[in-house]
Amino acid sequence: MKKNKALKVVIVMGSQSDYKTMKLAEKTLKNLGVKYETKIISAHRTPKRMYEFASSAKKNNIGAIIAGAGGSAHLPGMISALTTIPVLGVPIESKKLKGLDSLLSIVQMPKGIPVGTLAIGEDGAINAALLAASIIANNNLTIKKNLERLRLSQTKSVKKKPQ
Ligand code: RP5
Repeated sequence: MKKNKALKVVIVMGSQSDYKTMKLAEKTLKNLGVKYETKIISAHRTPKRMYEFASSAKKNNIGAIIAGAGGSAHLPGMISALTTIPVLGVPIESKKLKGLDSLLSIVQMPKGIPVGTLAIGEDGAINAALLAASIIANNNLTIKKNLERLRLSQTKSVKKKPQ
């Protein structure tokens, strides 16, 4: 890993069809000023691409990986098996089982290879980005301040009474 270079987040997803959910992770990182890249990588359709990405992640200045996948969603776990960079899994809301299949596939990692699992769908994509930004913020004061500002504006936006 190169020193003195801001760490970036990489968002990966198993399919183009996941992008409508995962673009919310992009939007959230962009609003926080976090550097990111987005890629389609499938554990089963492009296994070599997955291996090359995960095994070279550390030398490419990646501070956190967000992996969205649906159905039998093994992408986050497979990436985590190949790197010690934190991997955040987003269960995509699948057509057949509404994302319960994705959630259980991602969350039930056997001990030894961790994946931080977020909520199913759009909330999960947004929270994965917020969590990735928090990881980057450990060594980046600007991102830390941006996160604190976001929390404050969120708190201020909650009205005391319903209208
Ligand atoms: C998974 O299969 C992807 O993450 C996606 O959620 C799901 C369906 O993919 P498509 O058939 O829409 O390409 O690998």
